[in-house]
Amino acid sequence: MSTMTSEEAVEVTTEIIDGRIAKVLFRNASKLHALNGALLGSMEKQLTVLASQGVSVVILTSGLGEKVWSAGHDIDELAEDHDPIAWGKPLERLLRRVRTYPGVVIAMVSGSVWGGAVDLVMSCDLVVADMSARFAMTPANIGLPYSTSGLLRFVNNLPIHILKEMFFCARPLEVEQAEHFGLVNRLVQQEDLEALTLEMARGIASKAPLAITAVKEQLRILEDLVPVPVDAMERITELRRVACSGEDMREGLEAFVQRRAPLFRGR
Ligand code: YXS
Repeated sequence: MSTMTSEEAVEVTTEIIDGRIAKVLFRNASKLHALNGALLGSMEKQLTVLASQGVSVVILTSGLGEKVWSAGHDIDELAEDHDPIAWGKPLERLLRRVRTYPGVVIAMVSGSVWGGAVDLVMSCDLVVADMSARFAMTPANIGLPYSTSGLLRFVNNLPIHILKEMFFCARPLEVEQAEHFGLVNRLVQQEDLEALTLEMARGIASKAPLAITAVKEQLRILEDLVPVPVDAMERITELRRVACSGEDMREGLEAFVQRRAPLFRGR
């Protein structure tokens, strides 16, 4: 069975496999599967429907053999919204939906992954990738300070110097490194990607779902259990507010649209 929701030339197609596994295919082909509000909202809705149907395993993918798995948040939408990773925004809502999904979500990755899409991959429970995958965090290219909850996911997934290099240099993490550091569970040749992902999904779908749901939720709570003093949280909020409302953010967005290098002035 497959259902498709399509708005603004984006589409999310869901295919149910063996009754307890679903493959959710998201597409925004003209923008290298960039995540705009419509696409993010459709993905969130699909996951909620699948959870209500008791689907144990969800495979999330933009397709096989893609040059780009996802180009990250749709930058064209950032012109109006200088803090697209704030708690209530579509991207963060989807990340929470994935992390609270009462079953296992597997990211099946073919192609490069950018910005908020890297956080989407890391929010999944398991990551299966082919050799074309790479992971780049580029908010510094547009002047956007990443969110604290997002940085916590990176801290839980990567050694601090590696994640600082990702954020400060916007240099892609190659898939062999990502596998070495445990960001990727399985690294396979492209022709084996779907078969191996399905084999993993079938294995998980044969386990006791209540036990898996309970373990996933416990690990999520334990992973997020980081006490932050009120004063520190308020200082972080102010640092992010200044950066999100600054000239550099506007310059970064304009430079992307005009296909030129940004000239940041630190204000
Ligand atoms: O010129 P046309 O109309 O053909 O459209 C081009 C690009 O403008 C479009 N496109 C995007 N549109 C909106 N948002 C995007 N993120 C985005 N990325 C690409 O897709 C068409 C083909 O792109 P083009 O010509 O650049 O392809 P390419 O093969 O030369 O280069 C592929 C990329 C992915 C290396 C390049 O498109 C790129 O660097 N894209 C931006 C990747 C990025 O920095 N994403 C982070 C977005 S911000 C985000 O995710 C969070 C808010 S945060 O910053 O906090 O992480």
